[in-house]
Amino acid sequence: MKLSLALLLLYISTVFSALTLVYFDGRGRGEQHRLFFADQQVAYTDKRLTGSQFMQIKKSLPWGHVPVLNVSGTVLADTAAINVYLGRQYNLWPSDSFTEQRLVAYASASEDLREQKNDMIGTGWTPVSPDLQRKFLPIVQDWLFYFERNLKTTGGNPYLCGTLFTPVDCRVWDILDQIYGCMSQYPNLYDNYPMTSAFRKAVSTRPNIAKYLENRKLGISDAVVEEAEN
Ligand SMILES: N[C@@H](CCC(=O)N[C@@H](CS)C(=O)NCC(=O)O)C(=O)O
Repeated sequence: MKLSLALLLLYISTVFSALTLVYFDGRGRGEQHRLFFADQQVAYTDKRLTGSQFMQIKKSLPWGHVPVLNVSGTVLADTAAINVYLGRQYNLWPSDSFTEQRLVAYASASEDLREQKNDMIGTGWTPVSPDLQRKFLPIVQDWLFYFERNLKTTGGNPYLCGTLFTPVDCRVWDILDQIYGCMSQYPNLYDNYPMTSAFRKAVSTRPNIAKYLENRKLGISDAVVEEAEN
């Protein structure tokens, strides 16, 4: 299909909704935004591309990646930047520069962790082989050491910025959740990190997020696991 036709189709599928999240049919980097929209009860179109649909539009995307967020025809790219936009848009972003700096550092550190995870154990969120889990364990534990200390020393309770919930809470929560799903051999993975555990609980028990987690759509990776289990 020619690029212009692919663009036209993307345009048609998104223009009728004021807000469209475009990602794959999986959790990956898109899930953080879905969590935030669920929390804020924001109506949006959850556009889930197949690999070939993605390849048809890749060159048209600002950085050749998804997720992108289409806001009434303006395409916003990059999860970290989308979170800044969402935080400001929904008035859930710190106004103080030092707090903002710390929040952006959490966002960046969580992306570092995600990249290490993706490189080492893949992009999924369901159990990987025990051998891979064993190899990845020290990487997570190392990250958790710094995360825990940052939460402790900067008042990260119950959220990263104290009482202010932000889209970055969804981002950090999500990568910890995906890692937990992969690390089935270590059900107590976070137990020795009280601040981390409290953070995870604070986010997952927000009423709208709890409701979303109960019913969230299966992605390809879950479906494969379910099929294998049945
Ligand atoms: N730093 C970017 C990374 C985006 C990214 O790598 N997205 C992946 C999916 S999670 C992607 O589009 N992969 C396909 C490709 O790059 O061709 C962000 O946070 O948005």
